[in-house]
Amino acid sequence: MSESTIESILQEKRLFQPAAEFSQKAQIKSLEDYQQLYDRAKADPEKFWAELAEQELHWFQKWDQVLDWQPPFAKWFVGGKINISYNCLDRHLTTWRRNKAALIWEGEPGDSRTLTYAQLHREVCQFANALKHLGVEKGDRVGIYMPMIPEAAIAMLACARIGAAHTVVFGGFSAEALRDRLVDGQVKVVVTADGGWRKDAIVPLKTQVDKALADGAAPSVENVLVVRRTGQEIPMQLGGRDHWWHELQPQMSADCPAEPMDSEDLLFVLYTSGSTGKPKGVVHTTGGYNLYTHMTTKWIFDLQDTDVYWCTADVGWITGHSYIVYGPLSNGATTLMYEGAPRASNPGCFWDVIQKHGVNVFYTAPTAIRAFIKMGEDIPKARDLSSLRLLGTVGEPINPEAWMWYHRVIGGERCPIVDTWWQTETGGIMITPLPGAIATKPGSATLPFPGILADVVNLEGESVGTNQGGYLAVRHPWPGMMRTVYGDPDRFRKTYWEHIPPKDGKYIYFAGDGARRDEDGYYWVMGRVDDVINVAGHRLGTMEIESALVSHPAVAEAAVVGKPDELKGQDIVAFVTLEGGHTGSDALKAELKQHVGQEIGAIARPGDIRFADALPKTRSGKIMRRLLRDLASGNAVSGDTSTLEDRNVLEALRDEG
Ligand code: 6R9
Repeated sequence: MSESTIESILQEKRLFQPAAEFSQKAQIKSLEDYQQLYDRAKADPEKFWAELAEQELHWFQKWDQVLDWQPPFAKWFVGGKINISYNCLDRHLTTWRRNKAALIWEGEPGDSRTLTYAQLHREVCQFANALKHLGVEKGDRVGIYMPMIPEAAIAMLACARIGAAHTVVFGGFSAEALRDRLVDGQVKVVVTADGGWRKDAIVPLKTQVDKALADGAAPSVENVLVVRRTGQEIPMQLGGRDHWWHELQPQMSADCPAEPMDSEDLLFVLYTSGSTGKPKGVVHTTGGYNLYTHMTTKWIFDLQDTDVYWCTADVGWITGHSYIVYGPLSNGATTLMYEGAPRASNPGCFWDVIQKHGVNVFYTAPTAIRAFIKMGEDIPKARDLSSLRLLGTVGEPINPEAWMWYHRVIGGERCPIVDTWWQTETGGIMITPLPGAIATKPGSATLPFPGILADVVNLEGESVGTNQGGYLAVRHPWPGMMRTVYGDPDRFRKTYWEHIPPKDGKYIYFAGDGARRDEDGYYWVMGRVDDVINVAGHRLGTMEIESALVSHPAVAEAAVVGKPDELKGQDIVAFVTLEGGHTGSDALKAELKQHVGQEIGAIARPGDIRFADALPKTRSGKIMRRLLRDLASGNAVSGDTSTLEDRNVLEALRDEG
């Protein structure tokens, strides 16, 4: 086994064909249709994207050149003029969609609001004028640090409307994390709220903004706009820096034409946490991103005009940008936004929302699914979920057993599941089933979206063979790709395009994930390359070992990491949470080790198993294995922890360790 690949040890054979009834009504109806699109796009990607851009979007002015590729820097639809807020709003107002629900919102305490396209347009125009009133101009950056309330989407669309770039920061991030991002992005105005509801408590957002701005620590910020959400007392610097949204907004005109933007004008910067050091500001621009999120939403979520579509992500994550706000609205869909999260006091809240609004398409994360499994299937089974027709997952590899549970309990065995692989950097979904066309296998993201020339390669950039593990890569630029790291083009080049050294001027995008492709060409993502464990010369991805653990009836969730071992190089340590009704014991440890040995072989048997109440995760639900690695090796936790969802989880693990 060469140093430059990863070994694959788990193979899953179950296959689920799309139901004929689903396929007949779907946008893409058969494998042949998919294959034709894929082949056409591969033969001439520029022609493929240009035709769709022409058909699907409104342009104030057509482009002169489809793609200007000066590796690794791409420009799409050069010379074209477009506005994504116009495509998400204005163009629907001259159709029957004018009075269709654009946004259905549910607050955590049970309040709710629906905005039609006409109403959303009006709010966005007024808010765009409010930003102008505060001196925001085309090219400026606006920070958005908000709970999941309609004003978050309104603020994003208002920025896009006037050509200011937004940088959304998760409401759960600390004041320090916020400050770093405001400083790096040279943000001029911050939009926030007094607080937001999360798990029955108030997140004090405005107080965090005050802390982030204290002592002139983020000097670029001139004004702060505050939505009144929770109503608790907060200090305001009125007549100066701070302004109430509800005071400013009604004074503003609802007339604010969308600014014709250059295709390549900055749309937003979104920070992803590097494992150590400074977070990277991922840069997305207007035209290509609009097209890519529009097309992926249309074909993957297969939106029908009567659908209620719900993506449970936070807008502070790329998934919220692309698949709560821009993709669905560009398609004229009804998008649902929910402020709450499943919590002890209301473990069935997601299913209540589905029942109440008759949700048809539901898109969530494996971490949420594993939490539901832990809570037990009686909770969803007590609700009417018959409106659902399509399910999706994103954020991590989904363990086949979690996939099966999602399929059976939530999907009632009738809904296709789209397991969508992508990244902040890719802008939109890259590898995924098209639900009417592609048969699914539990745990596989299946096939590349048309126009995406994906591959699994070694570090020399050569394709590896069938069922061999390697690095997930993309061989040709696509419209939704990130353009650069904000203020650091060199980091962009090195991290993504020179990790696999370019040969003969050919650049390959390195995603940082391990993967294999099976005999049907299906992709199986094996986890982050940084998390690979090297046991006696065998390089093992985390996904397969974790899935073997999760397939044991007592296990809800598992994370495996390597710890230094004199003999083997590294030994596997597994952190495991149990399903309700099971308790950890030495006998169970022995049983789990044996179970993994049986499922995938002795090489993958964990040397050590540790039971935990919870695993450390990011706010977007990804297990932070590098923190567990430090704990397992008995080291102090190092690197950036600003994106950690709940610090107590780490403390608890440390105490037990
Ligand atoms: C959209 C998003 C990107 C990383 C990515 C990979 C993991 C996301 C996945 C998946 C396996 C899937 N990931 N979706 N792994 N199967 N369906 O998550 O963006 O927050 O930037 O994370 O998430 O490791 O590289 P981002």
